[in-house]
Amino acid sequence: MTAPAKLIVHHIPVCPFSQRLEILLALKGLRNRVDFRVVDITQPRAEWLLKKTRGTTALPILETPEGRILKESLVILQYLEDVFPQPAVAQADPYRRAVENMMTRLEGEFCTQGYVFVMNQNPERREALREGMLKQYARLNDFLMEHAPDGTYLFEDFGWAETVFTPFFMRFWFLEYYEDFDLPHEPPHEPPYERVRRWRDACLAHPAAQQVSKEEIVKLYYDYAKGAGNGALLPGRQRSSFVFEPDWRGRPWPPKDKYGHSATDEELGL
Ligand SMILES: N[C@@H](CCC(=O)N[C@@H](CS)C(=O)NCC(=O)O)C(=O)O
Repeated sequence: MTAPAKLIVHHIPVCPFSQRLEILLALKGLRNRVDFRVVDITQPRAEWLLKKTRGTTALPILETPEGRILKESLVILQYLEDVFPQPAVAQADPYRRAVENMMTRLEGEFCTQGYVFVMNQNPERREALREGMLKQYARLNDFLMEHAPDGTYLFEDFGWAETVFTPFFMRFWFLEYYEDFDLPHEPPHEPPYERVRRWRDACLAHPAAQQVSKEEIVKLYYDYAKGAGNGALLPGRQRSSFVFEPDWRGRPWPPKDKYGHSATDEELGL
């Protein structure tokens, strides 16, 4: 199959779903084959974009040179793998591919649990949400113990499953910062987390996955930690923590106490 001339991805720069596509292309050394165009999540979607998506607002979307639109990061990921088959990121062997597909199917609940946790505003629910998050990690740990007990990644190298999960390991820096959440270190833990920790830490450090930093995530996702997702404005605020200007690098680190304090635009350097 020949690759189309130039593909366009419309995306929100810090979006984890879009980072999946960037990681896949980085692994292939083909980042320049796709034109990433930035959409500001704090503004209503432009008419031209809504026309392309037939009214849906979720990003990323991929636009082919013929103007056809693909939605859903996992669908787009597979499309990129198919049009740029070399070097392959997905496993070629049918059994191995099925195993990585099974792992991919765990991403939805993992992601939802982390976002529900960070957006929670009720201190009484914290412990239950922490336990729910640990259950998700335990499930990944168990999967890795079944299919790859001794290695680092699911297979020999950082591949498909790592491309799917790493953006969420990175977003969940917001749980570390705002919820003091991390995998327990002291033995004994029941169930254990050593295997998934090894996997997560290697994923976080991989050179193909460095599109965002902890500082950027913590600063941009402040509003999520206060219960406002997708660029929505919190009461008393004029600006979302997701705005492009002022740039996050020049802003102070937000207050960690999400339950006891609501920072103003000024405190956040907005
Ligand atoms: N299931 C979709 C989820 C995409 C998604 O939720 N993207 C977020 C940005 S991280 C978004 O566009 N939110 C704004 C909206 O849905 O209007 C995928 O995998 O692509």
